[in-house]
Amino acid sequence: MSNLRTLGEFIIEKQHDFPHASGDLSSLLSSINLAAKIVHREINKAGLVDITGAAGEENIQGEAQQKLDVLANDTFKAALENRDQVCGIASEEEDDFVSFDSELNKQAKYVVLMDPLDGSSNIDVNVSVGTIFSIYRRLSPIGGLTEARDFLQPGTEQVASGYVIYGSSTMLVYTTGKGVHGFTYDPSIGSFCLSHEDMRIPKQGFIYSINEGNYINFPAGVKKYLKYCQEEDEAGKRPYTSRYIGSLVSDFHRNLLLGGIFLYPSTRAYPTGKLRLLYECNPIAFLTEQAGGEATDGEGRIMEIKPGELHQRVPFFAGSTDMVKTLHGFLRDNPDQY
Ligand code: AHM
Ligand code: MG
Repeated sequence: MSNLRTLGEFIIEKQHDFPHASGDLSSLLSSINLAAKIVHREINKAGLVDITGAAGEENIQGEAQQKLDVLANDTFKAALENRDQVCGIASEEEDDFVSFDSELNKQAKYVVLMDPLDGSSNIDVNVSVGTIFSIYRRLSPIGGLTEARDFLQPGTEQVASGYVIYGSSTMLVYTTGKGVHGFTYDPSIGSFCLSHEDMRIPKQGFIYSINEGNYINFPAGVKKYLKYCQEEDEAGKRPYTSRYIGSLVSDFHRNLLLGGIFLYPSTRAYPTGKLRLLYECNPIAFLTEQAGGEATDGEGRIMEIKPGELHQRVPFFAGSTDMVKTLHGFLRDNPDQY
């Protein structure tokens, strides 16, 4: 207890990491802090009040929106708009980017891309879900509305990224490019408290996470890598353990703590992969690299991909450096698709 620090205190303490920082980023992060608490509260009521299940609409990607998808999207959007540090957002739940048009918002320098409730199909069965966010400086002139180019920046330009995991406890994990820090929500005092300072992913892990039901439709290199994960080796390090929740934030969070690799390759159903570059892969890739791991699409660094459109999907492999390197070898030696 002697070193108890809340997220708010920690953010202010770290503000000096950024020369000429005006406090805008700190204020932006505190609006995410607030929205996360509200979504935490609502998710914890799931099952008690009528907030689970489908909302009756589809998003632009043809996926049925859950009521909590809509609620989380509205909550984060409102929290970000109200603080005046954000000039626009893009979201998995919005067809196009949204410009905030008040005079104060137009003066703001940041845009936020987010998946407000990732893995939401898991909510009805009480499995952990998450919020993922990614923050950039705008490229369009201050004072006007946001433009597509503000959102279509490569991941290397991220100013900050993070996620909230609504799990057995709720945690917020973020990076501003100076390491990865995790905060656990204490509902009794209503604050996220520093619980995991400077998180590092082990260089070599023993967990692989993939939807193996799609096995026959995986690229040849991924199939070979999976067999490698399942084989015994002389040192007794393999077979690895298979763990897959089907909720990116939860699967990634476990692998970050324990060491492992997360894989969502291209499949016949999703020829360019399922996960979205801008608000799922890039923010997780930034965290992975800041924790000492690697994130790739099988050919190169995720964060160096030049985005073409808002809801673009990419194959995604992220985790412990040695595991990602081994996977790369298999992909290189087995270039066939299916
Ligand atoms: P969503 O954004 O519609 O919730 O989809 C993303 C989720 C990820 O959390 C998870 O990694 C993946 O979809 C699971 O997909 P699958 O069910 O194909 O294994
Ligand atoms: Mg998602």
